[in-house]
Amino acid sequence: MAKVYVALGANLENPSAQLDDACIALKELAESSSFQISPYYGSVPMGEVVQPDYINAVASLETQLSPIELLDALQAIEQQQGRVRLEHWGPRTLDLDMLLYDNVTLTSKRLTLPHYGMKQRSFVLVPLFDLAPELVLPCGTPLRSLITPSLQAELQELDTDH
Ligand code: ROI
Repeated sequence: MAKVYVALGANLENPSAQLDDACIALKELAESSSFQISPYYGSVPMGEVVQPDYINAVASLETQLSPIELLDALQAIEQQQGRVRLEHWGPRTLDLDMLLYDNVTLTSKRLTLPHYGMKQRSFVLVPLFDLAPELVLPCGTPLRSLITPSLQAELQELDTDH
């Protein structure tokens, strides 16, 4: 059984409902009651493209799926939710990024683990820290050492009832 962390992001077509629906689908991939979801955060778009603000969160779950099987399942959920991505680094209805799969490090055409950009993204690090404050990344870096007040200040925690 593997413990995995998945980043959720959306900024089109009722983003918070997109995340709610994604949680329902992710729960079905999770063994027994292992699914957990962080608070939802509002975040300013990273990158040069002018686009609406994002809602971001991180989920954790235990799964029997292999990394590639999990990637297929995540992409199927994105497609089911009518993923629209008009341009690279542009807005999208739902983005599901595999951040960590146990302590696996892997570089292949379809998948890089840990997720290549996670250490630079407040909208990933802060919700991940909510779920797993004691986490140590596969490179040996404690997650705690990457969390700073200014990083936390980049995000706005939203009132949700999940
Ligand atoms: N910016 C934010 N704030 N949140 C995201 O989920 C996100 N996803 C992306 C890019 C376009 C890099 N910017 C983002 O893919």
